[in-house]
Amino acid sequence: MNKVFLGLGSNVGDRLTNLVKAIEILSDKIQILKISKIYETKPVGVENQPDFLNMAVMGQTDLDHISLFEFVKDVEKQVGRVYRYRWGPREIDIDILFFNDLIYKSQDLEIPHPRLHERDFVLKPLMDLQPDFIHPVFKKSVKELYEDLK
Ligand code: PH2
Ligand code: MG
Ligand code: MG
Repeated sequence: MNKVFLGLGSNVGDRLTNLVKAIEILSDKIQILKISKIYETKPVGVENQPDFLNMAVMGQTDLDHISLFEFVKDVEKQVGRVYRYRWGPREIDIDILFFNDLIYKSQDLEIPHPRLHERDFVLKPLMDLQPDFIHPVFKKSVKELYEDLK
């Protein structure tokens, strides 16, 4: 079994319903073990868009990281994600934050998520799940990364 942390966000449509629907479908292939609180956050990057709801989940799955990535893309599609522009508004975004202690990089997928340590809207939900989880690249805990950011 592989231990995974996923970050979820939504800022288009019924944001809460989108998150709930995503978790429902994710649970077909991922045993969800823990769910963070849900946070309303200001958009980062492209700022003139609606506020997000953000959360994170911890789970275990038999999928390898490539199959998980494909599954996650498919779940985004099922929830109704429409591509607008880079970092733009989205019905749902599901990012793989950690996959065991895997370090992986290809054209379209990087694990751990390359910007997670810069983002309050990711680290705060991760703090609800497992503050002592060690980032395999930085060799720092989620808690240390969160404190570095403040
Ligand atoms: N996602 C982005 C860009 N900016 N800002 C917030 N607050 N929450 C997000 O999930 C988010 C963002 C690209 O994935
Ligand atoms: Mg994202
Ligand atoms: Mg994404």
